[in-house]
Amino acid sequence: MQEQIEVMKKASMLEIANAKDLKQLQDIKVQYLGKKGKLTTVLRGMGGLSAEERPIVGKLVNEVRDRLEEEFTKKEKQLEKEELQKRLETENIDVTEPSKKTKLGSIHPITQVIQEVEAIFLGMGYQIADGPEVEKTFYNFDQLNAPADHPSRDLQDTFYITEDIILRSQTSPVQARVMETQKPPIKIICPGTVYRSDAVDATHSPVFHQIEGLVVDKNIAMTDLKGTLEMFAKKCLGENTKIRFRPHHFPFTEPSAEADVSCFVCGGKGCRVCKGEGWIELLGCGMVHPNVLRNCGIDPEVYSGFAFGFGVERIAMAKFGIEDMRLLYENDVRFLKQF
Ligand code: 2U9
Repeated sequence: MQEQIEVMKKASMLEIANAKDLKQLQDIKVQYLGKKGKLTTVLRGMGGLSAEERPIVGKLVNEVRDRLEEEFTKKEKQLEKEELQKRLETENIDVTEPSKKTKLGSIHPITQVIQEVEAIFLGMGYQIADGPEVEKTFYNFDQLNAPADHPSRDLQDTFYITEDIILRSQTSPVQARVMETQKPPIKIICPGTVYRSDAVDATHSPVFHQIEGLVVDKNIAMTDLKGTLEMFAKKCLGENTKIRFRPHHFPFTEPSAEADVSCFVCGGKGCRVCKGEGWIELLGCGMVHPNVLRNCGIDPEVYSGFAFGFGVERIAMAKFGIEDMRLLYENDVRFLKQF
């Protein structure tokens, strides 16, 4: 038996020495030292040996196993080194090859307009305020002087969640909340998403964006409103932009007006963007209604204010020459990367 073990040892050492790769070496290891391997089988057969022979053979098997394990480890390291060397020699990396270009996104036209308007008003000393999109009818309508029978309160026009909770139809409730909690002077703009129950077409979307502004202080007059909006129009649309005001009606302002700007494409001559008018409707505005000031805890005998509001999509469409509003929401990168 001892002789048989010695023969096995020699044969396995030869096989280890001749192993070509790690896979072959692993197979040899299993063949000798595995659960059903040759050396293990010898160990199992030791039951048939005499009491004198058993410790001698046992010792020999252990020695052979230790030696083989040592050889396997040595060979494994050698083969690993060789395989790494082979890979280093054959796998070349061409560091001069141009890499794949990462596609850079661009800022969405709506966000661009919001950021630009924010920068202009921050430069005029305004702060940016925001508030909830799921809003109480109290802040969206009642505080803003929109009576119970005002058409904007209709189920046809506003998304109701419950009888007194809605998706805000304007960002004005943000201003109402600020007035309720802060003392004048107040100088804020409120950009944000608003919701109206409109069907989708080239100029309407049930989800759109507004920027509204509010100034409340002592001695604020219509001239402040006109001067501020003229300055804004010039900074936003170009120094040659003219602005004109037409009387209008809003429940939250009195007097109220709509403001048009001279077309920034044709300069007022008439073109496709201004539809031959020479003027483009820009925003709504007015002096804050005394009822609104009073509702929000500000004394209209002491303070006055002006407010304005416009749709961001309308400005983005005019500024970038986009003719269909739906393009702004489709997130088609071929469209978006143009701006
Ligand atoms: C308070 C008081 C007054 C905000 C204003 C407008 C005029 C206006 C519309 C234009 C197009 C919104 O996107 S649009 O539909 N907005 O014309 N908004 S004055 O007046 C306020 C707001 C808050 C407390």
